[in-house]
Amino acid sequence: MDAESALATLAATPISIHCWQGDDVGGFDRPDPTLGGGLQATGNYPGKARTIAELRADMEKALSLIPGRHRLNLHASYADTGGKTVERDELGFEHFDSWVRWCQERGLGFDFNPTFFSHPLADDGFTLSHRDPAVRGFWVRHGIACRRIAAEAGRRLGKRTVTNVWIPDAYKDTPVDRKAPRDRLEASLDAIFAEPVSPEWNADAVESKLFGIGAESYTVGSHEFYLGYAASRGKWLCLDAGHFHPTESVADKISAVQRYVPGVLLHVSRGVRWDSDHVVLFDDATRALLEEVVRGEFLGRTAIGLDFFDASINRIAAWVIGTRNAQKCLLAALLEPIGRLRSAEEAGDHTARLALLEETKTLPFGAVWDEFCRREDVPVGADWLEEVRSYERNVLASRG
Ligand code: RNT
Ligand code: ZN
Repeated sequence: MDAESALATLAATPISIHCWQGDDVGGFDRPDPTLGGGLQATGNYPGKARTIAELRADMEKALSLIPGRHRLNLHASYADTGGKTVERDELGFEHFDSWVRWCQERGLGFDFNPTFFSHPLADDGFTLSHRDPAVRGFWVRHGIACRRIAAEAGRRLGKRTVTNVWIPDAYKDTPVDRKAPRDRLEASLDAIFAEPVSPEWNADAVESKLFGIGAESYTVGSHEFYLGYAASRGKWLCLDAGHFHPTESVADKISAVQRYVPGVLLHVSRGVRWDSDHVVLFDDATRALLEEVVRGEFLGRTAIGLDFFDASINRIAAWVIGTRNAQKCLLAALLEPIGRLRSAEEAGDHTARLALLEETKTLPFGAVWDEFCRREDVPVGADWLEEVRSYERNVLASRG
């Protein structure tokens, strides 16, 4: 294994850091956001960002403690409308200009998400598959507006945006018609993607889900639906680690789906019993996920995004812990002595494969990680925690 080349790849691999960890997925486009759609951020840790300025300051603090150069993953509900109410189907690039400038000044890329929740027209749990064509039309127009914004952001930054469509559409209880909502979803997606936007500056992804709170029995955009959709339409597939049965291996899906779709967006997350979006750990599931990306040489067609929201701990610490852990998982995968492991397997020597895999686990990984932090000029070990604590005392405490 080659630690220098692992460090070079790690430094060149951005993580798409989600804005929504900073304010419990609240967004700023509605006065009193109610999340809904099966999403829940639980906890009431003080100091949540209440404005765009606060959210940016908090993210800057987090970014200063995370090694590497990354990307902002923004939801449309974080539009900067200067206090005006702008309906989601009327959003334009001007409402995201300040975010894109903010990214530009900090060398960040930009990823985007239409927001199909936290809105009166999503209150009954259906959006793109709604039986009312007027409601569907509204959300289709929102999707179209978001792709235009995303492509323009990509063009300005000179880095392609990944735009991810996730919708909450689901039934709490058993439906009798599982087909019609999927017919409508397919037609709505086709309508959104009908307008050509530059593939150089925007890539579309679609995200499936298994179930959510109040959405236990049927999800319109299931895994099979979107796998088929992405494969047939040439879209990226988003795999959220919390959106599958708890004993299902998301890692195992990578080498299966990557041969049929142009790219995979990962929502690195951690479900605990349900899609609870706990902070990402340096755990077996996440390590296996990144191992599959590296072993299959899929890094060039994989976007690594985060998707967790924990309101029960310091939100900046949550960002730092989760992002650094995603990077640690990637580094561990890059450091694997894959040549020796492969030779053992190819020789049919399963004894050596097992022996080497287990010996690999106690190689001095931590020293390489510490060196990465040192070179990137961010705190080594848990030293970052004191910086978050002082920010908590000096900034967050005054937010009431
Ligand atoms: C919801 C999906 C989706 C959201 C974000 C906020 O289950 O995971 O990705 O978490 O869009
Ligand atoms: Zn997700």
